[in-house]
Amino acid sequence: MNTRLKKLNLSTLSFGVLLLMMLLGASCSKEKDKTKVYDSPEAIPVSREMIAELTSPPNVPKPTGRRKAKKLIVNMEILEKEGEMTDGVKYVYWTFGGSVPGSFIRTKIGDEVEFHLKNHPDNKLPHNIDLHAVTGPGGGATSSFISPGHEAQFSFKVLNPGLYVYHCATAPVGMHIANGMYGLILVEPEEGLPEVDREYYVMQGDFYTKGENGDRGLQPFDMKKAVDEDADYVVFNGKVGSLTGDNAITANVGETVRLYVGNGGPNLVSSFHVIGEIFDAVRVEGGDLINENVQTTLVPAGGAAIVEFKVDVPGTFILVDHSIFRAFNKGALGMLKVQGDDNKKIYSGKQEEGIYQPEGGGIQEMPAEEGVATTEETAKTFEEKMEYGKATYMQTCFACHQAEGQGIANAFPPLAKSDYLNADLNRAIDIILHGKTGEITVNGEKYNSVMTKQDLTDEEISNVLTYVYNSWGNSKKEITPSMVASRRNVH
Ligand code: HEC
Ligand SMILES: [Cu+2]
Repeated sequence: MNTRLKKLNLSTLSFGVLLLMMLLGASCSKEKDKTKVYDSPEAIPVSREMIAELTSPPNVPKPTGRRKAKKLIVNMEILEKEGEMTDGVKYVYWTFGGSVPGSFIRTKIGDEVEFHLKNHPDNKLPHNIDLHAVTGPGGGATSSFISPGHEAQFSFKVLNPGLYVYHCATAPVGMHIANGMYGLILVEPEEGLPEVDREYYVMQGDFYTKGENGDRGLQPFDMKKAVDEDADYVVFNGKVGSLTGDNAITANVGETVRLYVGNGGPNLVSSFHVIGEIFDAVRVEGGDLINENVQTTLVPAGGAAIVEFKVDVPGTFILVDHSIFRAFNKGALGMLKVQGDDNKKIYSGKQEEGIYQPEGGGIQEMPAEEGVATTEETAKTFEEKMEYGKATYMQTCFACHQAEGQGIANAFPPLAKSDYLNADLNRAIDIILHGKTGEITVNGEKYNSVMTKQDLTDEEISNVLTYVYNSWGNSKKEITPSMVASRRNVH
């Protein structure tokens, strides 16, 4: 199919030449519009400003076409929100723009991007952004670190064309990425990318949950499995089934399709493959190198690729990570549904939808166990206090202090056997009510970070602190709602 590709390039070329002749005819000074005139992308001037169109997967913004470099304003909001990993399995995702992967950003070489990163006030954690398309320390991470309820602004000029990953780089970095904080930013060359009929955004990620694959209820992140690279879910676009059935991407026979494929990781490398198609062209690793006639392309963690192909026959084409157990057992399976007339010369067989989905990527066994209890009711006994307190802990505190209260070195202090906690009960209540900043020493280690104020009722705080004080070798105190109430107005 590479003849088609050459034809494509040829037609854009002749169109370009025609346009150039027209421009030359109009005025000689217009010649400076050609890239070659600039010594480096750095010298490309920006004309006017525009607000960037941001899209959630599988959609991508409109091509930049022949527009000139601009001051491009990107407004990106970070949202921590509960979503569904698969049927009956909930997960708290941390997102750029409300989706996993985060909003797709489309730029043109020479653009001066003015980036506004907003951390929603309801979020619990500070975040930042490292864009691989940025030339500068941390890819923007150091300039964009923000706590909930704040906005950070920084600017950069895009100098290199290609498809780049962006991600959060706040400690513990692996955990922020594992919770979904990644996405793609495209830098188009001066002349734009060749036109195609369909463009889609697909990004792989691996997830680590306390329970096994398919265990129901709200599943907290599991740090140990993440460190061991033992993924429970490997998925496209943040969840099992994001690209299957009614969510499948579509095309018509005869159309050209371009997929912007990214891999957020945090750990696994993707062997990206579309069953029943051959990639006519792959922009290897999202760069300038074009490889033709490719069956499977490797997408590294923190990397990307652009794949292009023409669909010649109708049917359902399955997108997979060809590390195949991930596709059929962990979720890395999507669908491209192609409609149109058969072409018996190319493929004679009967097309059957779903033929490649035997064990069913999304079908998990359903263990009887229910999810964690909620804390709506008032605890009547000590046992109930412990039970409700644990539920609150697993929903609110575990993300930072970890499931066994062990904390994370240099980032979140331990609550297990914490001398700081055990020394002063009122101080502990105050920390939950009002938050805490500034240096503290816990079990001989210094921490200097931010714990945001927790939006919990007196009942919830009394339960969660009772749970913490009566777990992991702490001093076994029982806290009542009225003890919490009496601290509300003390600051
Ligand atoms: C956003 C992450 C985060 C969340 C969520 C969080 N904490 Fe903290 N916590 C911290 C940080 C960071 C510190 C240290 C603050 C400092 O350096 O001044 C801290 C300190 C503490 C301390 C005092 C230090 C110690 O280790 O004894 C206690 C007690 C505590 N947190 C309890 C809780 C409880 C209970 C919850 C849930 C209701 C919770 N925290 C939720 C980040 C968090
Ligand atoms: Cu983050």
